[in-house]
Amino acid sequence: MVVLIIVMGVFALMNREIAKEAQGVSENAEIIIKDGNSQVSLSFDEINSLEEVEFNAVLDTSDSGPKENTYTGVLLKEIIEKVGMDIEDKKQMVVKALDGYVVALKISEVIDEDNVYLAYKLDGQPLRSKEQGGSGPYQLIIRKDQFSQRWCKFVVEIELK
Ligand SMILES: Nc1nc2c(c(=O)[nH]1)N[C@H]1C(S)=C(S)[C@@H](COP(=O)(O)O)O[C@H]1N2
Ligand SMILES: [Mo]
Repeated sequence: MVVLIIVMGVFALMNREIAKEAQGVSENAEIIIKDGNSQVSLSFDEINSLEEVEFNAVLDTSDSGPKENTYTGVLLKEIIEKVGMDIEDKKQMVVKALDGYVVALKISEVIDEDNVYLAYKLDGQPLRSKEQGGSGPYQLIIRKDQFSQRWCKFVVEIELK
């Protein structure tokens, strides 16, 4: 009995450490932006300092019907502007996720005034990380896509090509 209680105590402590770590990762959630040989990383605070937009978009997956959600985030092109990279002379943008998922966008889509966003909240709540069962801390939202297969979850890197 005593051994069991000690073992349970140790597991509880370990669990608390793991939970803290997961929280830390999403709090410092950084994104890497690449353009040729140059590369910069943006912190959550830097992304949060851009013009925040709240918008609706319809999530439609292969195993659920269309559902209108309210997201909060920033226009993806604002992020590129923020780091001082040039978008006009590029052809495409490649967005990469923690799980290896990769999505390609045409620059014309990214330049659009009200289409491609990097979201960090859903219905006013932070998008949780993959470990926490969420789709964040960042998710690409492409409002004008009828289906959601390019709505890249767990975004970690953006590359201009
Ligand atoms: N990182 C990542 N993003 C992803 C996917 C994925 O497997 N990994 N699946 C896509 C697909 S097919 C859909 S429909 C939407 C929503 O997926 P959900 O079923 O997890 O809601 O996320 C998209 N983004
Ligand atoms: Mo999907």
